[in-house]
Amino acid sequence: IDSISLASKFRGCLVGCLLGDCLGAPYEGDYGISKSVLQKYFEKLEGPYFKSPVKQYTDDAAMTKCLAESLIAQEKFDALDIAKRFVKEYFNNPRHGYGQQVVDIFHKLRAQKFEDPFGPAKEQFDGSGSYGNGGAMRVSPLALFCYSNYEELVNLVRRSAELTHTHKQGYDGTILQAIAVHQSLHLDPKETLDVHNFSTQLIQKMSQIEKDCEGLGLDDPYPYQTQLKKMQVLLDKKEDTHDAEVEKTLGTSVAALYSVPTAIFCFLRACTPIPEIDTDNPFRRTVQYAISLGGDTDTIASMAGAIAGAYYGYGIVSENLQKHCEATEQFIEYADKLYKITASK
Ligand code: F2R
Ligand code: MG
Ligand code: MG
Ligand code: MG
Repeated sequence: IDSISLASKFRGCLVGCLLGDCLGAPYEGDYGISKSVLQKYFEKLEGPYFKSPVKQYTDDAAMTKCLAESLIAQEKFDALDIAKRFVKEYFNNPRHGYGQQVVDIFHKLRAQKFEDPFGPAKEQFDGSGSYGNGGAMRVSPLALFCYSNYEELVNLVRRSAELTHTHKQGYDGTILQAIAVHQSLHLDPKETLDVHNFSTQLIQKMSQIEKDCEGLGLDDPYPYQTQLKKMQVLLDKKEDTHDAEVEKTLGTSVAALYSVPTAIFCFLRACTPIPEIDTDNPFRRTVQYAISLGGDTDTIASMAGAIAGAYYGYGIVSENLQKHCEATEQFIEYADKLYKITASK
């Protein structure tokens, strides 16, 4: 991959993340979304006439922004700085549709003056920690930052998640999302995507990540590998996969375990046509399909958009769709700055 197309992949990733959040947010929590209504929604947004107002982003992009800005300012992973940015961003804009419990952390961090940035997250859910997808939804900038160092990626991603998500499913889901972006960045979109190989590699990597739960007597010590294997079965069925089956098998909830594999599935499924999603553009197809599944639409579309954008690159993202998103320019700037930092490492 030459340097020009890698820069484009960085942009594609962050713009994809933003676009999925902005376009998916109006449907968050909806079920049984009509495919034809969604088709018209995308056609209007992509069409030649600007349909105001722009779509506002939510907590997904707000927290992604904090991570990007911290990495750019510090040129390293600085947990304390990230925590401070999360809190500042939240109190500036508390109505961005944050998870119900995560906001307790921001209050506690502010009250304890950031003495222990990792402390409050450990107290969530009576000490079991959050298994929500909030770590995964914001992880893209870190996946870009660690483009050339997989070991560093896994370690830093886990720590970034642990500022809010200390449940193993919460941070492992974050690692999985980051690994999916990482794989996409390293692939050449001019070659046909080997869907089976992409998912097999994810399973192999998650077998290392989930190793530490062996012998603990859990019902399933390898929940992400289990979900990814179910995902492979669905992918093999292609045209015969029904949305209800995807929703039931992979899930569309705010739990990382039932949304990160779903987002990866959307990207992999959408590299070929999908019934009732009328577009030749596989990036748009990914995002439109993710939203069509319902549930946590903004987050699943954002995660799928980041993976797809990292694979296809910025050039595939329709300009008109970008114009309909708040903060597109800002996200492009983050991508370019992260690219500069990464390329100079
Ligand atoms: N919160 C939402 N959407 C609903 C409200 C938005 C609505 N559109 C509006 O207009 O207001 N979306 C955002 O939240 C998700 C990310 O959540 P995050 O950051 O992981 O937060 P939290 O609070 O830690 O977890 C979310 C929920 O998961 C359940 N949960 C997590 N761990 C649990 C545990 N150990 N035991 C039991 N339940 C657990 C809880 O219900 C949490 O509230 C994204 O969708 C983002 O877009
Ligand atoms: Mg709604
Ligand atoms: Mg959101
Ligand atoms: Mg959401």
